[in-house]
Order: sequence, then structure tokens, then C-alpha cells
Amino acid sequence: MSETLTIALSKGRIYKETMPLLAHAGIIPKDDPETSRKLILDTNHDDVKFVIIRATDVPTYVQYGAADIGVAGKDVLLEHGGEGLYEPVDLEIAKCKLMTAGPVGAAAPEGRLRIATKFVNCARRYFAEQGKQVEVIKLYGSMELAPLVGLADQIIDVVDTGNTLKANGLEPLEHIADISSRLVVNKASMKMKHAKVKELIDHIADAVKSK
Ligand code: PRT
Ligand code: MG
Repeated sequence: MSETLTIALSKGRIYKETMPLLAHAGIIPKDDPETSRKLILDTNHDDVKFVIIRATDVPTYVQYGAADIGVAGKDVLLEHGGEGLYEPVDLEIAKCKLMTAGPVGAAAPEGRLRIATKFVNCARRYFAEQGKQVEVIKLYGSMELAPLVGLADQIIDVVDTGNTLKANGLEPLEHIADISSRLVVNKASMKMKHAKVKELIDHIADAVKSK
């Protein structure tokens, strides 16, 4: 029996930028997730399928082996912790920076800094390394709003052009990490499906190099 390879991907920028790399490896989906409602997509290979999930869920699916392979932003991986995963290839796509940001020209508050973010683990780690006491407030999106309505002094989010910050009267402050998307592989799959997984990793690494 031929073993199946399941690849976890999120819609949007990661899907769009990963498709050419998978095409280089000879893998073409039979449906477009942007228009199809299917969560499991077949490909031109009977033994390769995609599962389409939220970007933040990719490490979890791969960690538990529900997917053998996935593509996730380094921001998401830093927040998840990377348990149970190998990270063999930097795909050099969906690049951005993880940063702190605050209202333009605002002075740091007297007391404890309040930070609103969806990256709570990253936030705690970053400020602990700085020896700073902060209060971290968990949000699920639209972080830019928090300083405008007095929910937080600053935010931690990924920044690309900086236009979203600017449009909301915020400015980037401290650089926490450079971000790009990574190929992640379940540790057991790497052993049990080694030939297939290794072949795919090699093709994708090759596609990244020849870009
Ligand atoms: O959208 P959803 O809530 O489902 O999840 P998600 O936002 O995590 O997924 P998605 O597909 O938007 O992002 C997937 C990955 O792309 C992230 O994990 C990052 O690694 C990477 N990436 C690269 C970005 C950006 N650039 C980016 N600009 N992710 C988000 N943004 C957002 C940012 O949060 C902010 O709202 O775009 C806005 C800032 O963009 P600029 O250009 O105005 O600075
Ligand atoms: Mg998004």
C-alpha cells in the first residue's frame, strides 16, 4: 500500500507563495482553496493531499501528525514553541518583522507597560529577556486598535510595509525577529515516511534556491 503525505497549508499569502514551490516539486492541487469550500484538497498525486486550515493551527496539526508536513510563519512557530516539529527549510516567503509598536511620539508610561498581542508567549519571553515587567493582554486580531482606545500602551504584531501602523497613528519601536515562512515536518513522519518526505524537502529546497 502506498502511504499518503498530508500537507497543511493556510489560505491567503502562504498558499499563494507556496504553490510555485510545490509546483516545482511536481505537486498541483485539483481545487483552489480560495474558491472551493473543501478543507481536504486532492492533488495530481494520489498519495499527496492538502488540508486547508488557519495559519496558527498549522504547527498543531503537524505536531500531532494529522499532517506530515506544513508551512507556517516563523511568528506562529515562535509562539507555538516548535514541539514535535522539524523545521528543515526556510522558504523565504511571506517575509515581515515581529515588532513592538506604539502611538507616534508617546513616552513610555510610568508604571508597568501594557502590551496587547496575539503573540503572548513571544511577548512574555521578549520582555523577560529585557528584565522588564509587563502586563500582556491577549487579543485575536486588530491589535492596532488597542493603544487607540486605551486598552494597552503598545502592541506586538508582524509588520510588513508599516502602512497599517501608520494609518492608525502608530510607529514601529523595537525589532523582535525577522520572519519568513518555514517548512515544518512531523518528527515521526520524518522517520516513518523518510524516502517520500526527504524527496519533497529536497525538491522544495531546490525550488527556493532557484528562485
Ligand atoms: O488571517 P488569519 O487570522 O487567518 O491568520 P494570520 O493573519 O495569521 O494569517 P495570514 O495568512 O494573514 O498570515 C500568515 C503569515 O504571513 C503570518 O503568520 C506571517 O508569518 C506572514 N505575514 C507576512 C504577515 C504579514 N506579512 C502581514 N503584513 N501576516 C500578517 N500581516 C498583517 C499584520 O498582522 C498587519 O495587520 O498585515 C498587517 C501589516 O501589514 P503592513 O504591510 O501594513 O505593515
Ligand atoms: Mg491575517
